[in-house]
Amino acid sequence: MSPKAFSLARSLISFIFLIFLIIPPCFGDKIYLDQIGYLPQSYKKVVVEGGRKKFFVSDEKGNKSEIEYKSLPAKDGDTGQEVFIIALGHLNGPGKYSLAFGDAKKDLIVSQNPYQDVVNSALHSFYLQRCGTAIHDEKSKMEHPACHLEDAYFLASASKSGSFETTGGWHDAGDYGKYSVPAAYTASTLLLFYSLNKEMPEDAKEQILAEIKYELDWLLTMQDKGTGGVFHKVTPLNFSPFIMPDKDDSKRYISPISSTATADFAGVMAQAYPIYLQYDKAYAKKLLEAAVRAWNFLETHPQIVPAGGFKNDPSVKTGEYGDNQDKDERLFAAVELYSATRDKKYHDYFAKNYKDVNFLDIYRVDVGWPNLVHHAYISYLLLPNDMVSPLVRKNILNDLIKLSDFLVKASLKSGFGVAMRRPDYRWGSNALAMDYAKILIYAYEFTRNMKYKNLALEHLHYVLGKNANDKCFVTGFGVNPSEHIHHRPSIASAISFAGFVPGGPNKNLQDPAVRAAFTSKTPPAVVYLDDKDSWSTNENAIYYNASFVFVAGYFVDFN
Ligand code: 9MR
Ligand code: 9MR
Ligand code: ZN
Repeated sequence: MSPKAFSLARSLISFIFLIFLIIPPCFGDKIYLDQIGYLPQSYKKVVVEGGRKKFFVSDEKGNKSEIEYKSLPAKDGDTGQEVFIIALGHLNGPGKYSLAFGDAKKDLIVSQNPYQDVVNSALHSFYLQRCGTAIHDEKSKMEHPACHLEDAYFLASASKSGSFETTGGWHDAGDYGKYSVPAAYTASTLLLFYSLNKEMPEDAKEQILAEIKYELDWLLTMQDKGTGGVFHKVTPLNFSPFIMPDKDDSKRYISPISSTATADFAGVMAQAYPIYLQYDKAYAKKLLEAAVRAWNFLETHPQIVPAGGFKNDPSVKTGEYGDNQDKDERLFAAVELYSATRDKKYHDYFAKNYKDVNFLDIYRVDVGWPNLVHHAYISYLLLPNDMVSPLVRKNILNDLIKLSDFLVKASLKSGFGVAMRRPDYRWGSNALAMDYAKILIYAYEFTRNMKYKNLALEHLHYVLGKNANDKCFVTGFGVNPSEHIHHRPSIASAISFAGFVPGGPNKNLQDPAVRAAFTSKTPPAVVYLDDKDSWSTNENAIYYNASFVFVAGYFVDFN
């Protein structure tokens, strides 16, 4: 290089350097927020990413204000991002606010009742999951004749033979299987939602109960008439292709009885009993009788059934929903049967056994379908005073508060203000976020301490967009929703049906699509793909939707 060219190059480099000094590059700027909206009386937290900058807010009338933040962004271990939380609690007038941070611009909506539509749509998704009936739905454009009318045949390992009538119920998820454990858990969550929101209009309540009944009716068919035990699942040997459900003619099989399915069944039937009693006495009686028969099975089988916990028959490749611990399910059954019958024997069982399952040890028993302890505890705390042992009540309330305080503490370390930690970004993490919020909502209900309610709301904001993926994790909602979920009817009809919640970030790289896109070094909270082939991050499930309805529904003003 000639001296002249060299000096030219040098000044060019210094010039570029100078430009960057004066105008810092801001292509990394981001604002993450709840894409549906915020309640007027709330903290309205948003998360910003990028260098040290001013943050501008303007309202619809053009009034502008700026916030200069003093602290430097902190590195968030779970997302790998340098982020900062800004609370805009002062924006309490309903309306649309424009936010600007460096290069990033976003609208923040403040509204009196932002979550009503998304809750309605998430509830409607259960109707779209119905099996064994024709769907002609104007709203979503889902159309198909009745499916899976032949359900089903016994596997030899179920120690029975021939066919078995078990039509109806909801398809579990993006596949067309029906599984008793998650079915009962879903119905139980929706019943908790119903019971906590008694101020809902009567027609909305009746519609929800009719939808839950659709699942209970199917669950009732899964009970073995002879023993009272409940068959674990009905699915084909392998997942069916990506076709509409009525086109799926794969032969479907009944798996053996399990004690987890039986106890979940007993619990949800007994939980449903007093609710349906107000509408239909004969039906309620049927539910309670089924619950008692299931409990009798558990009494005659005090150890887990099958030994070691349910495992798929070697010929069956569909979802296992295995669980080597049935004590939490039994506790759930005992509380609900006690509540329904006032029979002391159920209370004795609960009081004798509740300490066996450590509610705080959430990584041993997990929160969600494998662990019904939280439902058991919540239902115990909801019993009238004259039915409880003050000591048991005190102990489990303490546990609930301890766990909630642990979640509050965890949230202080999170760049996105949620209680999620590294191990939590596993299959179904969006539902886990909602289940944490569910626990926090009850902690608030039992103590009236606002810190729990506020943190529950932060988790809702997380699922609706205040997350590192910048995604609104409900199809059809927000400016950047999940669109390509692993849901057979959506794939087969090429319609993105609204109101479905996908599993969300899962660090365990459990499908080929995420394995192609990420590595084990990718920060756990961003291992998410809005891709129809990513069943480990982008499949919907009825229990994800139920937990979402519970939490978002809690923040709806139904009047
Ligand atoms: O489509 C299936 C999805 O519903 C399940 O949750 C998932 C769980 O294992 O499996 C999906 O099916 C895949 C199977 O596991 C492996 N072969 C490819 C299947 C999807 O194309
Ligand atoms: O929700 C289930 C999750 O906890 C498990 O880790 C995962 C793998 O076994 O299975 C999930 O459930 C899927 C089921 O096995 C098949 N139907 C779709 C469910 C949601 O992806
Ligand atoms: Zn079906």
